Amino acid sequence: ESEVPSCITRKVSQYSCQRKTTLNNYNKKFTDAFEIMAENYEFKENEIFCLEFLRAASLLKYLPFPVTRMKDIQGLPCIGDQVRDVIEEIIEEGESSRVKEVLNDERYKAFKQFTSVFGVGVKTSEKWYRMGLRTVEELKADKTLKLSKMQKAGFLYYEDLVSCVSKAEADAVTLIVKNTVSTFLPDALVTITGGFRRGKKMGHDIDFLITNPGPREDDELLHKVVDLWKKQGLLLYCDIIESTFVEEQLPSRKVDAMDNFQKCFTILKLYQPGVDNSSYNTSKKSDMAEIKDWKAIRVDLVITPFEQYAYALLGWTGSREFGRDLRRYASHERKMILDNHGLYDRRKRIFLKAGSEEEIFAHLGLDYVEPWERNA
Ligand code: TTP
Ligand code: MN
Ligand code: MN
Ligand code: MN
Repeated sequence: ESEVPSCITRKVSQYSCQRKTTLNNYNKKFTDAFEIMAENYEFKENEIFCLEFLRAASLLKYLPFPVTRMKDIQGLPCIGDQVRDVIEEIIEEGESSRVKEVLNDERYKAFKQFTSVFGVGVKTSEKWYRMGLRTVEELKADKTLKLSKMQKAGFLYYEDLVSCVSKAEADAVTLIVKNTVSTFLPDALVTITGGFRRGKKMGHDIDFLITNPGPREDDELLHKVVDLWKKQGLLLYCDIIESTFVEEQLPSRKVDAMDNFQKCFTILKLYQPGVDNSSYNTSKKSDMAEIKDWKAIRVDLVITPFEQYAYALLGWTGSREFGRDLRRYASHERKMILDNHGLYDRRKRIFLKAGSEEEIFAHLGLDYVEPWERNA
């Protein structure tokens, strides 16, 4: 009967930004269950319970051992009553009846399908659910639904977009993005962010940060890039959002702050090197046309001023939970406000400049956490 050393449980911080969380998860059985519970609460717009399960999932992803007894979680933060109940059931029964209930719930199943479509969120799902719709097939068949441009693209490329993006695909898209950007701005810095920067081998999209060192800014860069892709026939969808950043304005204090950078949510056509049309030596031309040699990929491009680059990089690298806890730590423990643009010290009433992520952690009095240790 070995006890979990108290040096592990005693010192665990409630903030994931004070923990190192790699992709090596010893407690997937539990964290998968928590994420289903959290998602169900998200669908019910119960933010408090949703966050409770997400925080518990982050904590168990951090633990360097598999939880097998209730004793293992004694003294740990982020374990509320609901979470404890689910852990107990999984330890005793191997599965949780609460989670099974959610997985069989008609509303959860419908929302899960609806929100898997690009451009469809909880609000739209709610509307469609009330109309009696339940599956993506039913949505596709319903010609009376009024769809946004984004949702139309979501249905058009549905199968490609629900299948995950691989590291190889991310590398291929990185080359395209870097090549295109450098034709317009040779000195521009293009960095992959999001899950792939945290070392993930799979993602639901690919995120890039683009900045131009030096004073020169180019508001037209993003437009030039997408226009070129359009000409090359590579652009399947694009929604450019212009910058709304206001100098001297205090950082946003919202937990899930959207930022004000100029950005673009796109769907790109990535030609698959594996699929070779020419090898199909068929006499019927119409057969050849049916072979699809490309995949639709979601790509996010964000343009940042060079002075804000480190903050943007920290925010866009995620994970979402890690970012939330950084902001919560900044305001609750340091009287500072952090967002993707900067860090404001409320006591000194100044913005703290940073040229690297390391400097931001130092401003916050935190030990540096590498990107691959931010998988909270
Ligand atoms: P995502 O691409 O949504 O998530 P991810 O890359 O971690 O995982 P996935 O494989 O599912 O794509 O967002 C990346 C990070 O960027 C995430 O931590 C939240 C942050 N983010 C912002 O800071 N502002 C935004 O407007 C958006 C959409 C994301
Ligand atoms: Mn991503
Ligand atoms: Mn995501
Ligand atoms: Mn993204």
